[in-house]
Amino acid sequence: MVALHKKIDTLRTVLADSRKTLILTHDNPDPDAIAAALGWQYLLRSYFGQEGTIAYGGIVGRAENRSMIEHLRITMVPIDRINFQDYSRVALIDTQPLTGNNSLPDSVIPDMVIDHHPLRDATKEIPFFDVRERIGASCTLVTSYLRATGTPIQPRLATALYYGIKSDTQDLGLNAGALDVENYLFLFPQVQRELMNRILHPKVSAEYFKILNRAFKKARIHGDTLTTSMGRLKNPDMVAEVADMLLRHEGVEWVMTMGTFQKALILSLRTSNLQGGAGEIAQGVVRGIGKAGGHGMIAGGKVELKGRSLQELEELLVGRFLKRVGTINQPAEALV
Ligand SMILES: [Mn+2]
Repeated sequence: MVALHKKIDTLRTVLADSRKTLILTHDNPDPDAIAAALGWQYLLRSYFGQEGTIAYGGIVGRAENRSMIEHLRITMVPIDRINFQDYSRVALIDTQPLTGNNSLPDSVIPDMVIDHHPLRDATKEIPFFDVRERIGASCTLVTSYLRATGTPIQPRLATALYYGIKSDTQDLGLNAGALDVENYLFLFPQVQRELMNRILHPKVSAEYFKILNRAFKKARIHGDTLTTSMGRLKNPDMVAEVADMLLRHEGVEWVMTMGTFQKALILSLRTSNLQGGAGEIAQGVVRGIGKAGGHGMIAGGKVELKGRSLQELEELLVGRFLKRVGTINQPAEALV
């Protein structure tokens, strides 16, 4: 276990005289962000005797994530219902300042940052931050803080944190380090396994299959690279979900999926190449027109439409992507 005494001392200083903390996840939060925020709320309450409200931008779209919130009875508030005056501290969880994937106004500087994406310069200015790129899930970090402070982790919280680590690391198979394994095993005896099973297998709407159909029909393969777009979405998480699904194609090593949600184009990049580089490629794809970030094998980005033609924008992004992965000169083939 990493020694956290110094970090906890810093946290105590940061929280001195605080009334209430706003705990903000990234937009369209995934299980890791949701559970890590829940764990942080417990830490503040149990160890520091302070209240915290969990807030998020975007929507909770993916059926598994909605079922997690419902089954584990997690209370989260959309950020547009938050009055920042009500909070004396802000914690960013599973995201960092100025990344473009959270809805914290630029004028609000957070006091705490917990994340496992590459460290941003803006984060270094924050009074308390713990950002470790070698860790597979923010839940792993939060579990370490709960353990180091002796905060009791009851079954509901253990189930949430376990699911966060499980989903961000694909059952410890992706981006997982020794601490992820240690905390996953630490949490496991407390996990409500039947509840976990119900969370993992939710029902989905007819719309879900229509979007899959659209994504399959529009998919083009250039060599080992697959790209597709699924048009207007009510659930932006579909972009990532379909990217994961299409990466299973045996001939494919790189995938980029796109969809529009509200007034922005959302994109997801995936690679099965262990050398990674997805984060840098995503940043290259949206350079000058949007924001992107990610880990070695997983990345995402966003481009505001701002009156641009969607078709032209998609063509531009696909062209940039194919150029970067080196398959621009390969002939296009349809997936189905
Ligand atoms: Mn995460």
